[in-house]
Amino acid sequence: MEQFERIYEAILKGDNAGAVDVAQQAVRSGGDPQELIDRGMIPAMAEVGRRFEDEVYFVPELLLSARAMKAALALLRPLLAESGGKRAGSVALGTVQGDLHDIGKNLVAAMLEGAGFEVHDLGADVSPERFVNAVKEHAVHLIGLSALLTVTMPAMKSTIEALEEAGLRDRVKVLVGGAPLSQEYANEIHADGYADNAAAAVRVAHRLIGA
Ligand code: B1M
Repeated sequence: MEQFERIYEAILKGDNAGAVDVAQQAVRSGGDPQELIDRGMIPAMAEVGRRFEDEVYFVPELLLSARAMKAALALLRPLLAESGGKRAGSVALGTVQGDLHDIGKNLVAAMLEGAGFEVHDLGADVSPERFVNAVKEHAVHLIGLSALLTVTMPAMKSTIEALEEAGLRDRVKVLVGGAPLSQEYANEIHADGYADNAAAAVRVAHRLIGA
């Protein structure tokens, strides 16, 4: 079985040790981390989501798969970051208030780091005030907002409004992403850009800040 099939199976089963083992082997053998993520890990999480919708999996299975995904991603993240060159710009990134999903956001952070951006990862469940403070403290060029729940999408709008109220909206570009989003929604809340995956996030970030 190829490495990406093995990591797919391990994440699907929530087998933390198995997923870490495949990721370690990939790191040692100089395998392509991006291929492992794109062909093994992301499809596994998509299947986990399908099983959750079909009520084959429940929250405990979701948690175990997410734990395996995060552990493997933590090992691969330095390899993704290694490809970076000079600083392309400074980004503050977080999952919006009320939303605990951080795997996609972590992947976006790793890809941005890999492309040479300085990334201030604010974590998950980040309030509009914390995004505002990050702009003040770190002189960032770009704010990245992630949301995975339809009920937390409005927190993106609140964050953009908080930037406006703080008089900071002209100083930063806002990039939004996450599975339930669309370009239409990004336009509606006056975000500057939308990306539907981590590689696209890097392209849009470059375009938005002219790097
Ligand atoms: Co939850 N969850 N979850 N979950 N979960 C989803 C999102 C869901 C679609 C599952 C389903 O029903 N099929 C559903 C949302 C339905 C909806 O709102 N439309 C759902 C639900 C309902 C819930 C709970 C409410 C369940 C409950 O408690 N009853 C609960 C909410 C908790 C909360 O946040 N307050 C919940 C909890 C959880 C866990 C904690 C158990 C766990 C998260 C663990 C973690 O992240 N640390 C979890 C998981 C794992 C999932 C699924 C299965 C997988 C998400 C994931 O990691 N995908 C998910 C189903 C699914 O997505 N198919 C689901 C892999 C990741 C690489 O993809 O995050 O889409 P993604 O990121 C992509 C792109 O979206 C994009 O690039 C990434 C890489 O290509 N992207 C950006 C993301 N952010 C970006 C930002 C950008 C640009 C691109 O710019 C800044």
